[in-house]
Amino acid sequence: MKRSILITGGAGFIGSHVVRLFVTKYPDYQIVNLDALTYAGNLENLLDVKDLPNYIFEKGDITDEAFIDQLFGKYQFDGVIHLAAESHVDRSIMDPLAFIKTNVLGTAVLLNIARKYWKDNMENKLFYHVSTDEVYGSLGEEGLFHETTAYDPRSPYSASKASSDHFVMAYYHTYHLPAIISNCSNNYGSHHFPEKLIPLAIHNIKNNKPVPVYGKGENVRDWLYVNDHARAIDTIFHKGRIGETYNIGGFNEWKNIDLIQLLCRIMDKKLGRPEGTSAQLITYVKDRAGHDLRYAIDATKLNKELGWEPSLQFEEGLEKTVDWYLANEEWLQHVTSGNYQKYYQEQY
Ligand code: NAD
Ligand code: TDX
Repeated sequence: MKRSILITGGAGFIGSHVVRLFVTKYPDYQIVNLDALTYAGNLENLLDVKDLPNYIFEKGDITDEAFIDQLFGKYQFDGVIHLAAESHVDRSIMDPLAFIKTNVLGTAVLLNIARKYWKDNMENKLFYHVSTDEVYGSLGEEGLFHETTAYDPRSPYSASKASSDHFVMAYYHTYHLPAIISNCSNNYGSHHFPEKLIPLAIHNIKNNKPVPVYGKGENVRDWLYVNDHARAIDTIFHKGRIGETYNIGGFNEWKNIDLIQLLCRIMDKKLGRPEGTSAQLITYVKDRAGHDLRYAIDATKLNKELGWEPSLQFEEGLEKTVDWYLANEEWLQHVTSGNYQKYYQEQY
């Protein structure tokens, strides 16, 4: 079937993997990547697919109503996969309003325009919102986030994502806009911006700089390889039930400090340094304000209903990730020049 699909935020970390998967796996689909190219958006992430005939890039802002309206008119989308967002928790603590604008208002603009174009025929249409497990708040030592867990966001970032999820469901219930949400755990892999823990640590270890670990390093995150997230999005987009939420995760919990120790061992091996060299760079720093203790996702529904499961073990994924960063020095140099330095000075 021929389709016309809008992917927002396709120049970012996860979005670029989703775009790559869709344009290569579905040559009959027209894929329009809409991205504002903020500090996190980078067209270098898509150099390998940019010339494919079914791929189109449009630069623009999801909060710009007239632009989004014009885009729907031009391409007559039947599907939206919405990933564009401000995505970094620490930045949301510095500047919450930017998160409210893009994540809440931007999502509402997309929903509203989709409704305008689809209202007379909702058949075979889908608005798919890519969201996060952070909307569920923070777990103690025990338990998992289920699709039925009550929302309890605690950071400006997670509050903005929770709010956007609520708008998606409000459009589904009120206007019958065909919508699905997925809430995924922490992703890692290639093309990850080095403000997030894993790429930041790889970058700093490589350059013999301190590796900042917040608080005591005891916070727990549940890590999933980004390509597995993209595969899950593909599965849900094609097979998911309208009006449903799907949790995505790898059943792969790590305390930050244990993860960093593992990464240090991998980096020693890859850089040919004596074991224990990189670990000497670990530096405990001031904790993140309102730092959620633990995230852990129950992805059983996605596995049982749609048959998805992660493809990689964590250590293997981490090694592949390190290999990618070591082989793509130029990519790292480009994204860490300019404004990155200013952010880094303010943050650390
Ligand atoms: P990212 O920050 O790497 O990419 C975001 C992209 O959105 C960038 O290309 C940026 O230019 C674009 N963008 C930002 N504001 C925009 C605007 N106003 N208009 C148009 N484009 C804009 O983020 P990511 O880590 O790839 O996350 C993608 C999505 O997945 C987000 O919605 C995020 O909340 C969600 N998510 C991320 C993770 C994770 O671990 N990174 C986990 C679960 C869910
Ligand atoms: O320098 C650091 N030191 C450190 O100890 C950084 C950047 C982070 N941390 C800690 C904070 C978290 O406990 O590591 C953990 C992971 O931090 P991030 O990489 O910033 O991710 P997190 O805050 O967990 O949020 C991520 O996962 C859910 C993504 O950024 C979100 O977009 C996604 O929704």
